[in-house]
Amino acid sequence: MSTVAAHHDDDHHHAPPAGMKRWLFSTNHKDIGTMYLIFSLIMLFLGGGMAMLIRAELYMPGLQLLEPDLYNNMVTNHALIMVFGVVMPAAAGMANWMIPLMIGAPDMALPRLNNLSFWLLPAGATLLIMSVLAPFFGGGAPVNTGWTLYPPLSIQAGMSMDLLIFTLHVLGISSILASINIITTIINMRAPGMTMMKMPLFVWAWFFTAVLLIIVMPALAGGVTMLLFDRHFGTSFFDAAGGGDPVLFQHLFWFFGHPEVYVLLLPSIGVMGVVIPTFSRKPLFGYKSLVWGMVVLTILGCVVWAHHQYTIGMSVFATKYFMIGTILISIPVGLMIFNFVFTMWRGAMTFETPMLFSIAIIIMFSFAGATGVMLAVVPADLQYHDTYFVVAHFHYALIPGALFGLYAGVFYWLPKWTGHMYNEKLGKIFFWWTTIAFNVTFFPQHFSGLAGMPRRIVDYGVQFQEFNVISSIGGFAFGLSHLLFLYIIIQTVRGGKKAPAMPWEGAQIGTSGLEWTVSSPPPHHTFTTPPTVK
Ligand code: CU1
Repeated sequence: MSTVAAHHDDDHHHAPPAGMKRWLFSTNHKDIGTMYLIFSLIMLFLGGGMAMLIRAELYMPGLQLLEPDLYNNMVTNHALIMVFGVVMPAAAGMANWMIPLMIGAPDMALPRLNNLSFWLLPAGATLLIMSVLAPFFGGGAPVNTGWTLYPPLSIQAGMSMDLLIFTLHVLGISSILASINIITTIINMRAPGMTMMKMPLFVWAWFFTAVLLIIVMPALAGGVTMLLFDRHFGTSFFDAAGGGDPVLFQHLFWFFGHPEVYVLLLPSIGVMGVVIPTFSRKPLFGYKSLVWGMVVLTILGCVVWAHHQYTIGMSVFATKYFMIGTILISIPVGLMIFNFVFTMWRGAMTFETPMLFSIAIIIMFSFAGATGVMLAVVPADLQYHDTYFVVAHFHYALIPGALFGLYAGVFYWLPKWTGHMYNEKLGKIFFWWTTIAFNVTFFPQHFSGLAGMPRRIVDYGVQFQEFNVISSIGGFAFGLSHLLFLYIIIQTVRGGKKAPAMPWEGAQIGTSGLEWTVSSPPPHHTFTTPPTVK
């Protein structure tokens, strides 16, 4: 055997696994990131399909396309899938792909744990789908509680509830492991010179996301485990007949649930912190204040949970505390909006798809902030509680605040991930189509809510019909726009213009792509007057 052949054999021995093994056994942050992103894309169509069923049922009063229990189950699983199956995995996919690259690390700190974090997701999704299907195979009634899983309804539900509890256990373990990995990577794996206060905002955003997940996920896991014990092992944590208190579950759930909203929002804020400077051709304005704003957001986010529970009969002192705490959150959020607007101020802006999404987020998320303050005010909330106004509010918060931020990230980084440029014209069509359809869907829900239409209801009074017809038409258009999204992604993966090393080269000035995301004040060698764009 010649030396060359021996060398070849040796190389082969150390070659990474190919085919299915490459993905199953992957410890590579890019491959795992890709799997997270593909998983969330699949779940987007599953959760979106459920939303289509919901909007079909609500198209007109008196329709009975779905059994009421099945309808409520769609409401429950639409939410769980979008939160745990779409937004969190997509954000985790971006974290996997980008954090090591942004901080100059060779990979995540704990690559095998990274593999486990991902592969728990399909396991959790399988349990969730079993939970949906069980009632069709004699498994009792579907889960009809909504994603909040409040007892006593959740104690009475059939075996689908047990499967859902196990789903949350598995997905919760996945989130905690991924968070440990991300925090460890950020603290230990930064390249020399990459101090914490030089990290791109996306890295900081994910740092706080991971911290939040580790703080709050155990409360959800504990809550649903206590629920499991109440259901099967004779305890009465939440059962008033046995001396328990169903409101305790609400506290446990929302101690998780409110910070979870920031888990969904922060990665997208991080994406905007990278996208907006690039297409404004200016360094990020107020980098340090953005980082400290996230610190405040993280802390305040953990102490305002009971604003979801004003109707339980809290003391006046408690409602005042939760109201004031909640309204205070406008300060760090307002600061972020201010900093992003000032990053754009007098910049040489261009409006590629990621930038269009970022600007739309600022406008629509601010609107959600305004309705959020309305909901935070106790006497007002007592009127809006459990109406479609709440549904409208959180869809304005989460579709722009979480989903559109991720779309901005997808379009911004697709060239890096695939090596190809996406079709900008189609990207812009997707942006306008999805943004207009989103507003047509959810804007009328403010009005039906203010007029008193309850949420989580399979049928409704005729006075709400017009709002719901508009909402459903918008909803179908919104759903349909995602076929274009899928088409753009497939087209980009399969080919298209080759992406240069710095995909947004035309948007960069100087030699470093990171230049636009580092510390404030900007390094002295950057321009003082905005450059013009060819
Ligand atoms: Cu909240």
